[in-house]
Amino acid sequence: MAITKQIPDTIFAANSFCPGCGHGIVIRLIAEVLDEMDLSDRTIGVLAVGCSCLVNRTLAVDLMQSAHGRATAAAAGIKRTRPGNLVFTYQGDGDAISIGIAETLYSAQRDEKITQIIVNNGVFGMTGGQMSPTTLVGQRTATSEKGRNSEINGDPVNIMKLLSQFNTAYLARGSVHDAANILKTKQYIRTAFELQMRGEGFTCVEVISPCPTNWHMTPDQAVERIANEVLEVYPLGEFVKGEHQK
Ligand SMILES: Cc1ncc(C[n+]2csc(CCOP(=O)(O)OP(=O)(O)O)c2C)c(N)n1
Ligand code: SF4
Repeated sequence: MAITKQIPDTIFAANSFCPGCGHGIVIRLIAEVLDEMDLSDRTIGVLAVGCSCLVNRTLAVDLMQSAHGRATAAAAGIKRTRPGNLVFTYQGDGDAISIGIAETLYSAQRDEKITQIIVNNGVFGMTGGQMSPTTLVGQRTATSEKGRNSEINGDPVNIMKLLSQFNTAYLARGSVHDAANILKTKQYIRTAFELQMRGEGFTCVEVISPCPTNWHMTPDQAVERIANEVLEVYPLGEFVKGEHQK
C-alpha cells in the first residue's frame, strides 16, 4: 500500500488559511494527486480573487492570477496554447458561480480541456461572509442578516445541474467534512486530471467546504453543519463520467 508522505513535494510552505478552513485540505489533495501523477512541473494553476488566492503561498506549481471570475477564460487560453500542460483553475463559489458565472458556463459549453475546481463554502469568504449564489435558504450572512429569503434572493444555485446540460468530460461534487469524503474528493480530483491529460474536454470538481470564520462556528460545528444541512441541498457524487463522445 502506498504511504502518503507527511508533506507532499508539491507543498512548499505551510498554508495561511483560518483554522478549520476547507481550502487547506483541498490544496493538500491537489498536491498529493500531482505528486502521484508526477505532474507538478507541467502544471499551471489559474487563480482569480478570494481566499483561494492564498494558494500561492503554499502550492509549488506555476500559478497566475486573473481578474475576479475570469479564471476559466484565462485557463482556456493557456491550455489552447500549451496543450501538453495540466491546466486547472482554483476558485471560490463567489468567484466561479457569481461574478464568473458567464466564464464558467461558456468554458463548459465550449468544452475547454481544463479542470475547474470550485471550493463552495456558501459565502464570499475573503470579504467578510456576504451571501453568495450558493448560500442556503435561511442561512444568515453579512448581507442576509435574517437568513436567505428565496422570495427575494431566489434559490441556491446548483452548479453541477447547470453544467450538466453541456457536453463535458467530468462533473463531480465532493466534500471535505470527514475522512471518507476527503478520500473520495481526492479520487474525483485525480479522475479530472487524468481525463484532462488524456485529452478529454471540460472537467469540474466542486468541493463543499467549511468556512468556520464566516459561519461564526468552531471547526467542529462547521463540519457538522455540512453533514446535517448542506449536503441535503448539494448531494455528492459523480454526475458526468466517461460519457464524453466527441
Ligand atoms: C471586481 C472585484 N469585485 C469585488 C472584489 C472583492 N472581493 C475580493 S474577494 C471576494 C470574495 C470571493 O469569494 P469566493 O469566491 O466565494 O471565495 P472565498 O473567499 O470564499 O474562498 C470579493 C467579492 C474584487 N476583488 N474585485
Ligand atoms: S475566511 Fe473562510 S474561506 Fe477564508 S480562509 Fe478563513 S475559513 Fe477559509
